[in-house]
Amino acid sequence: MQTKGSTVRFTGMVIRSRISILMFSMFSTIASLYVAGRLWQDAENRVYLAKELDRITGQGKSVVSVDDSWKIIDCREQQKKLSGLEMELAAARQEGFVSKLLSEINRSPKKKPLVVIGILTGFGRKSNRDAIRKAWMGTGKTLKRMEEQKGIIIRFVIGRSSNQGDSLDRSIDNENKLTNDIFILDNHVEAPEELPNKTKLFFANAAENWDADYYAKVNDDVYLNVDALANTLAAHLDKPRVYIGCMKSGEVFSERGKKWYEPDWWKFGDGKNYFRHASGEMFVISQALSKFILINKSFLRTYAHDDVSVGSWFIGLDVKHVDENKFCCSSWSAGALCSGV
Ligand SMILES: *[C@@H]1O[C@H](CO)[C@@H](O)[C@H](O)[C@H]1NC(C)=O
Ligand SMILES: CC(=O)N[C@H]1CO[C@H](CO)[C@@H](O)[C@@H]1O
Repeated sequence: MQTKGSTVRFTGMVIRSRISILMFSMFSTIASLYVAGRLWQDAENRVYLAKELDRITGQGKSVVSVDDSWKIIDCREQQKKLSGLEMELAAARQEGFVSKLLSEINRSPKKKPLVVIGILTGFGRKSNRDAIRKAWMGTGKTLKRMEEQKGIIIRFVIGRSSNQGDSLDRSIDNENKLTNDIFILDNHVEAPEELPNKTKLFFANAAENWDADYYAKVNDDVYLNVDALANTLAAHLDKPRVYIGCMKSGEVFSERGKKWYEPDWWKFGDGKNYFRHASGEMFVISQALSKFILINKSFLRTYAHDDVSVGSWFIGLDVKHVDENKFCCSSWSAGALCSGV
């Protein structure tokens, strides 16, 4: 009896555990069906989204973020323009225009300008501009001769007033009518905190406007020895992507409200200093870098200073950094080709 009873109990336990195993496996089957269903649905959604984005962008690859799809749209716009130009070029070649044009260019004594020097200036700085015109820039025929004979183009660079067309804008227009030496950035609004954007726009617009070997940025309180600059630059013509300046790495200010406060201070590591970059009073970049800025300007972010911003664009590129002592304008170093006032 005892054994029988235990057998019954045992059988009962076996049956109960069989039932629970059965229930468990039923439950897990349902659960896995549910999970699989969800995964499938999820995958379906993803495929759908990817297809939708592909349809919108017309791109073969699937797209991950809105940001990326914007980039693709932008690239395709550029591509479209480029292929349009290529077609026009091919058509022009067929009609014999291009070879004529090219031979004209070859015959012309005009060479590619060596450098475009942009002197960043502002409203209410006319006395600075006049001092520079007198000291080293020249006016009228002197300025023209510098362009034609030495390939050195010099312009003041200024944006527009926040009240477009007001007396500030008009006074610049009037000054430019007399001097013809101001490069106006029509889609830039002048403000001290916008200097990094202004520097970016100067390089982009200058690259679009002039086909030169180099582009220089100079502040409007710097005196420059133009011939010495031209000689220094000629020595670097063999390097395609070159960034020349008085290299420094200043302190990063992380306290809000301080003068040179850097909202992105945490990106610059624990050293409390920026990476090495050319000091902003005067520096030079080669044409390939100006074109890079022109093409990529909408993706190039700026930091608190214009010189740090420019340095940040090049720290990740295959660029030759040239630390040139002669470009240290503020230190009055011996042999400097510039000096701050
Ligand atoms: C600079 O330009 C960017 C992009 O156009 C804009 O978002 C930003 O507000 C501008 N100003 C500063 C100080 O970054
Ligand atoms: C995203 C983008 O437009 N990148 C361009 C940046 O500039 C180089 C040329 O210097 C282009 O090749 C890239 O496509």
